[in-house]
Amino acid sequence: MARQRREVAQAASRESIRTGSSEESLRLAFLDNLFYVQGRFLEVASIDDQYKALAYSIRDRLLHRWVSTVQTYQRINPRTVCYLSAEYLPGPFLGSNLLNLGIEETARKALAGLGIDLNTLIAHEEEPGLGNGGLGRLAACLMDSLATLQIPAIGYGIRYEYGIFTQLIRDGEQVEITDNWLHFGNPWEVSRPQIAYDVKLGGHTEHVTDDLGHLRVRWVPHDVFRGVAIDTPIVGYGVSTVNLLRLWSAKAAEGFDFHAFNRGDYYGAVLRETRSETISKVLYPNDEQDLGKRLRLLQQHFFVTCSLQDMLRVHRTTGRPLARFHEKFSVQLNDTHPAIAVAELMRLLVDESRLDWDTAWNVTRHTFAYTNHTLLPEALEKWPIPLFQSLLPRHLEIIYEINARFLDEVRGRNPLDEARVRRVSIIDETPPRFVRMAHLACVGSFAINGVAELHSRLLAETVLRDFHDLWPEKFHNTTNGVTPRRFVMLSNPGLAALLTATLGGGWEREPARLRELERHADDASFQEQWRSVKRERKEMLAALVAERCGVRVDPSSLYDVQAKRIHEYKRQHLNVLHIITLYHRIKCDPSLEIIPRAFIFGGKAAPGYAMAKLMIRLINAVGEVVNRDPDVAGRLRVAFLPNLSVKLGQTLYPAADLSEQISTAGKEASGTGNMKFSMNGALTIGTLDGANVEIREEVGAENFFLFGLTESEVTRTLSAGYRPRDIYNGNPELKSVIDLIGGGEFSGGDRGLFQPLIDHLMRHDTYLLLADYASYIACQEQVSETYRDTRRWTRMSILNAARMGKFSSDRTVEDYCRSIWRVEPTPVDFSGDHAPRSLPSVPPPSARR
Ligand code: NBG
Repeated sequence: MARQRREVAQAASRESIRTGSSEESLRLAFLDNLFYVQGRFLEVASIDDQYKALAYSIRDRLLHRWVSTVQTYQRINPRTVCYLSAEYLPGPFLGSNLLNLGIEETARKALAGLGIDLNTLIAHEEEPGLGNGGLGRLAACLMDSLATLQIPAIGYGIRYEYGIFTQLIRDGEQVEITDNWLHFGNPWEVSRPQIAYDVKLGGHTEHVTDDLGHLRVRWVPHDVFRGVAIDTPIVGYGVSTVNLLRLWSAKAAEGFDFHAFNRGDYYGAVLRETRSETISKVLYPNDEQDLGKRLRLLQQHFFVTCSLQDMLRVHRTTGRPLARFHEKFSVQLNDTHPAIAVAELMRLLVDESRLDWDTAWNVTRHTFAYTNHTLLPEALEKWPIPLFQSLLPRHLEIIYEINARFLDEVRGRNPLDEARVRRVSIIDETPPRFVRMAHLACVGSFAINGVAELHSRLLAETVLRDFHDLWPEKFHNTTNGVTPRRFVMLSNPGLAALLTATLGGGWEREPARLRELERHADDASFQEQWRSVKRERKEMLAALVAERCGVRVDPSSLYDVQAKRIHEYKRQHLNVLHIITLYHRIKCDPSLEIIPRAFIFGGKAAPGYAMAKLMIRLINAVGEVVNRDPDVAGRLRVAFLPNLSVKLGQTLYPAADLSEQISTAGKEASGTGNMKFSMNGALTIGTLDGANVEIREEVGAENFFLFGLTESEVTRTLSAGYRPRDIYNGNPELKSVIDLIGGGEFSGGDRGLFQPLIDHLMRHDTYLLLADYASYIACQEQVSETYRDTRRWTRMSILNAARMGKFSSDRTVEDYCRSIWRVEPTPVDFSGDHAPRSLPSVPPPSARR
């Protein structure tokens, strides 16, 4: 006790409790924050109080580095990357901040000294669900790697009050409830009410001649809102760089509408305020048809204008002329959601800063780079002109002007090719006419990239072909990656420890070194350790499945996992056809010897996507029947884990034996879940789609379970007049499987329930399930055969993890830096503990003026 007190006193005299990294400082900081921020003391503190006290203690340490980062950037004025993304899925922060700061073990001991378990606090954190899936998670992985690589960067986005809905499963169906993630407050963010910008909306434009005789356009908006900055520090791994995630929250322009107030309409005035705030109220599901379109366009404009105004403010502080804006900032458009930025930057430069058009256009087209994340035609954004006109009249004028000049260029290069002109135009002339956001992004950007080799090639050959003809030099490929810090170290500490014990530290920054594992792939004792790591994670997942689904899975069975958004192109229903095939075989021969499997699913369906919701029903319905059928005797288990999130993913990836990456070839731009599974030693069963192609190249064809048509075979099959019914008629096993569903086997005799799904498969089968069925089933048989041979399977698992170095998001960011952003690392000058202790000397007022 006395020793402890002495230690604490010593530590406190050495270090500031807000910044120190010793166990004692952390403990003191924790108690201090518990007391002064929460107004609590240990005896009465709830888990949430404890979590927040720790979070604030960690945030202090982040802010300390952040200040140093800002000071360094102010001194050096480096080129800066701005990532514009409508979505971020950062996952819970506590664990990753501790890991990146390198104080996880110290914090664990500091808390243990108070009788508190760090894991409990880490598990307590709710995550910000500010994204739909892969695209938002990629943005978060890139933010982690940008900071880790010491690249000056700001992530701009929207601070939705409600993130992606929380998914419940009731009677086998998805039920959506609101995600009130801010309910208990968010200790990681810092509000910046003084960093706020006006956002104009609607109204009309006036063309006037100014005093100097120049033609000027004035936008007279119908409404003006404010966007307020809310910042979250993002610290790099093992470095002092702290970059910013700056999310905008909508507010009314003035607190009250005094006009309405004076008329006695106090409540009207307050309501107006509420209306403004709806802009950042809720995130929209990405594959929702039509619904809420107006608000989405508004959200896009909202965060884009705030972000650009913020960059212009920062640029002004550098004293450089506006015409050199693009030398300071490289702005990445994450899909077309922020593509309105092309028109908005023109407006800010021309209308508000009075640059001439050509200079402004030169700045704009050297500022932006555009990442495409999908080839699915229904996901390519286009806005009806009447809607666009009513919300953003000035932007529409600017887009028309950009388009006119662009089409002149096209005509100049391809005289007499009006069909081409129509194809590339930013305006789609089909009534009611549309603005094609991808075209706007292409015209206004100096670089265009896809997210995996196959996807980039298909982009250039199909959806963006005309643009590729025009400017082949603009096109790049930047294969996605994921951060090994969160998805190996944090998610799978046992594996991380084994890797470090075998290879030494540093593999997490230099994952190419994982290749050294190859030497151990056949080593029996290493294999034993490898399996025991996996086993431990499988047991944890079994406990979670029991708790959340009431389904018992056996950790020695093969864990076959599919975790991703529910979508027809991702083909969860193909997976289900396999389950039913096995079930049917067992029913025909109950003594059949099969490798026991646990099929585990996770994923949300957009609330308005009926077919996807029906797929969830089917999975659960099949589970209901299979799980309780005594003939199956536990050899098959099916579980649907509700509410897939980053956090849940962190439990799934390490526990999986088999990763299902079975999209129709040509449809999945990249996938990133595929990378997370494989890094954790799961083997992949997959098509030649997205990043699967490159994963297979890296891990070796012999360590990957490949099946299905290739992209060109898919195209050929469809254009040759595909007849799925013929396949059904020609394959008796497939026929029985589909007939079981259609006959009501999984719906209590109700033949109607799954009919829409079956009808679609029999008539259209747009995603070629039936065409790939036989090949998939045969491949799954190989999987089972291989699993029987434990040593072989383990060897393959080790080789998978060993060869995944390419898919670290550090490599992805390095690719972007080199070929697109042209930025260099700027190490932060952080010489330890230099937090303020005494008052700085303030110059006398006269000197300040
Ligand atoms: C998704 C793709 C994935 C890809 C992520 C990240 C959209 C529009 N696209 O295949 O479907 O991995 O983007 O690039 O969400």
